[in-house]
Amino acid sequence: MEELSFKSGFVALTGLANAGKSTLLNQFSGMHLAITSPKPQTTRQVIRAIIDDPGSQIIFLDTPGYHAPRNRLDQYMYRGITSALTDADILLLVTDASAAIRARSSSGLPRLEQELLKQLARQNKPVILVLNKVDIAVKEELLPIIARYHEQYPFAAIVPVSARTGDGIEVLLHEIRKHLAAGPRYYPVETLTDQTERQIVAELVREQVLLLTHEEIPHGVAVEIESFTETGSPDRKMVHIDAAIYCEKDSHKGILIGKQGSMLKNIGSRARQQIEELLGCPCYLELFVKVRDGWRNRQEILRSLGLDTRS
Ligand SMILES: Nc1nc2c(ncn2[C@@H]2O[C@H](COP(=O)(O)OP(=O)(O)OP(=O)(O)O)[C@@H](O)[C@H]2O)c(=O)[nH]1
Ligand SMILES: [Mg+2]
Repeated sequence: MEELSFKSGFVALTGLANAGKSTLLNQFSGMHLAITSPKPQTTRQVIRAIIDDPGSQIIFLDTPGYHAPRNRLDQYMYRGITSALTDADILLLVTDASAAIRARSSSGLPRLEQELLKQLARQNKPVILVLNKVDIAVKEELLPIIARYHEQYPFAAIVPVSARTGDGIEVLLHEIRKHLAAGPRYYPVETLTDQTERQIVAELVREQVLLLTHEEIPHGVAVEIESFTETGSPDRKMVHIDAAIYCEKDSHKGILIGKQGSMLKNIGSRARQQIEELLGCPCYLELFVKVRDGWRNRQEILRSLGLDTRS
């Protein structure tokens, strides 16, 4: 009987780069599953976070920021967005309310967001607008923003939240739950994500590159785990990880290594702390920087990184 009343559904988090989608995914899951940064196009792959309770299971799909593809990597990211729209039962349009207030344009939404909204509308699924970053927005200024979006589309709900502080998250979950249909528990209880430890570790290294480097460097960086060795079985006592940081130019390699290796050391020690928290044991992390000219357009490299549509 219990199975009959069980509800489940897939919920896609979509929006422009930097809106706070990955921060929101992490807030839902209570874990640092998706990396976040102030740099646009932080997320490259669709990441699932599963939240489960006795009566329902929600699978959140974090997606890359919506943008026009300029290279093969972008095309992969774009495909990730469109396939998440198809897979999802409920769509969230996440927007940075503080940026909307700062823009002070009284007419309409940013062009790219308008384009995305058209794609969401074509799905014929409930679309919930999430006005994010209210912790840095003046409350009174939210009303005209809400009115502006309300004019554009019949959203199933409009929910102001702060993905950073968690403010409004319960209200948002309540709105999402209204649209869940009867369905199976897709993932076993206690499954948190579809990502492997290796994938999360590679992302945690890339996150530090995003946070510590600037201009075009972070966009041209990818991380590959070359070896991941556990010692002390049956209970894992220590993990030894070799990771390669790919970049596009010799000059970028120089910056990533830094004066007497200082930048690489900084990236490594910060990433190691995050990795140890994730794995729950000490970690020895060795980083190598390698130049891979134009890798964002090279299919064989993208495939080895799991970033090719045909991989
Ligand atoms: N103040 C504030 N900052 C936030 C909030 N949510 C996200 N941020 C910040 O906004 C920046 C972008 O957040 P992300 O979660 O990486 O944004 P995203 O939408 O996943 O970005 P892409 O992956 O590039 O598409 C980060 O610096 C976050 O810390 C929020 O509610 N309040
Ligand atoms: Mg993201």
